[in-house]
Amino acid sequence: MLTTDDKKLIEQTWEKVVGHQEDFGAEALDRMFISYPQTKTYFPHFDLSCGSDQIRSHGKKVVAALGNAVKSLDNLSQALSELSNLHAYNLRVDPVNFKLLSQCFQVVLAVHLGAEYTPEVHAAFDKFLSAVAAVLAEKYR
Ligand code: HNI
Repeated sequence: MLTTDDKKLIEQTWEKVVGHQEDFGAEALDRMFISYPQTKTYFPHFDLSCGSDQIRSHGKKVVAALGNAVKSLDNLSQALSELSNLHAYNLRVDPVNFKLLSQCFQVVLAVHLGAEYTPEVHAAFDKFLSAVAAVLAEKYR
């Protein structure tokens, strides 16, 4: 459950992400593919070399979707409903992978925001990304 303070921190921090969506998204994906190579199995049709055009364009889409979620912090289920269908019914991504991508995205935030990625912001993002992952996985059963 996101508190009012969590929501404020997420919204404020997101202002620093906007403008770097493609870079941050691509770096998160690169980190996920390198640290957790099993995640590559979902992308057999992609050029998975670091920073490839496909990784950049996909990273941009993923971060844009997170940006939409940030605008709907009180209604994540509705905001992510279509993506939830896509991941559960079409892509059939094992939900454990959402956690892996969330961790990688947090590393990207920490690296780029530095001191601004305070423990409080870290905790708020951890909750937010867990909530997003829960919504993306909620159609699996
Ligand atoms: Ni995910 C497509 C968002 C986690 C595998 N994914 C998308 C799209 C968005 C998206 C947006 C593009 C939809 C479209 O084109 O209509 N994905 C997200 C978000 C998360 C996430 C917000 C978690 C934070 N996806 C994951 C994970 C995996 C994953 C963890 C697998 C490891 N996603 C995919 C695949 C596609 C995809 C595969 C289709 C890619 C393509 O273009 O063929």
